Amino acid sequence: MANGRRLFLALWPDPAVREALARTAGQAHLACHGRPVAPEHLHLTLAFLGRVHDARLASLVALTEAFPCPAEAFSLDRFGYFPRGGVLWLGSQAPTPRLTTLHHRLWQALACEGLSPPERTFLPHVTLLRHAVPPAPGALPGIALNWHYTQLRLIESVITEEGPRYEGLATSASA
Ligand code: 2AM
Repeated sequence: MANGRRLFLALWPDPAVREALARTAGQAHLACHGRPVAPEHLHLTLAFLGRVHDARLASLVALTEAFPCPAEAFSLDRFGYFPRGGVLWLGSQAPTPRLTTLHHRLWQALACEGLSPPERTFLPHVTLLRHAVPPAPGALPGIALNWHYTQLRLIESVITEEGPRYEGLATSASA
């Protein structure tokens, strides 16, 4: 799809949460090395759409702007590691039913655009490092970070020579 755009919908942190996430990424970097995600790129993906044809962009922008995002919060208090890509991430120890419901409602809306959710289970996480080594036991600090959100964003991931650059295309309504 030559003219498609790589899109995803995500929670985007406010400046205070961004700063806390960036600080945590710095601490994780000391223990696990790799490449920290740039502070302005830190986010939590709710729906990865992959490459989408340009002709569908207007309706996805409209869907995002009309989507009623509730004002809610969740806690980030657990590190995790995906061996593929050496991804060191931050997530939640306890289940996050509000995020799961939000993810479900979002995919219900996306289904009306003919898009289907991934088969794998939704695991809410914020990627902090890529190409990192696995954390040694006890190497990472304790963490408890509350993230209050009121909006989600439609983002385009533009591939550049320096790596992906994220551009906001639309922001949801508040419920
Ligand atoms: P990651 O941080 O775990 O790599 C932009 O690439 C965003 O979409 C990132 O949050 C990334 O998750 C996520 N993403 C990339 N490819 C994906 C896929 N195939 N399925 C789900 N999410 C994906």
